[in-house]
Amino acid sequence: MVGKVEGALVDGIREKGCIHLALIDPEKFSNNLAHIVADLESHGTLAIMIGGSTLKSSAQLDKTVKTIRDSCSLPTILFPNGPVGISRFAHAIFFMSLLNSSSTRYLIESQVVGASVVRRFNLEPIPLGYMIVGQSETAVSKVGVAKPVPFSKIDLATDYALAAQYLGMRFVYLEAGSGAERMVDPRMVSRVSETVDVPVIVGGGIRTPDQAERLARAGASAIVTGTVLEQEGPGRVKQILAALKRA
Ligand code: 1GP
Repeated sequence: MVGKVEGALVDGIREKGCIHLALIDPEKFSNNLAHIVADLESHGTLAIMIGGSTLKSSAQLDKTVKTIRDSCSLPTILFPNGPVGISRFAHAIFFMSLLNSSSTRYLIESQVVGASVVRRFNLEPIPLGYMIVGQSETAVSKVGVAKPVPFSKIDLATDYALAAQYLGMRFVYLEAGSGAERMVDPRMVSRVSETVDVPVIVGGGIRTPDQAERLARAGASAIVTGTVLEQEGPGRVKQILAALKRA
């Protein structure tokens, strides 16, 4: 069943073409978080994702989610690295499987551990197929024991995305890794989004308005930025949002 947060994402995509999601890693953001998220809301970010591949403390996660909820009215969506990434204070969770992991832990085991917790906390699960793309190792590919889909292997990425859709996942995420030197190639985004019917989220290494515009024109339904927000602040995100509007 499609819940409220998922409905808001889908409506946003329908209305705007490509939406912006901000990623807050609780290990990296502490000062100023309240102001940052309030600014993001006024600039037009649609939701806040919260998580990080090395997150270890659920107390730190809870504190971050509470600060965000107290400071803006945007939906909060958990982006978990495992059961530790679940907080009772969020609205929703990307209930995801790392499609190209070679570890059963990231394919299904963590989800089995987390499912009853999601239910108990009354979080809205949003089923998502997550795929790591790139040539070199990143924190997420190392932690997730993933064999990244090379940037040029567009057919392979498309097959993964289609498999995710046929398994019932309602979003596909193409991930180049946080702070990646290179973002996902717009040609890959274009083919994947032409092939699947579900929205395609793209993240990792997006730093400039021009990059965001190219991804939106290629057919991305959502782009995610974390590092640029952390390093340059919401002003940069405002420029990225303007670029998405242009696209
Ligand atoms: C990482 O895709 C996200 O999971 C965001 O990446 O930190 O490079 O923006 P950046």
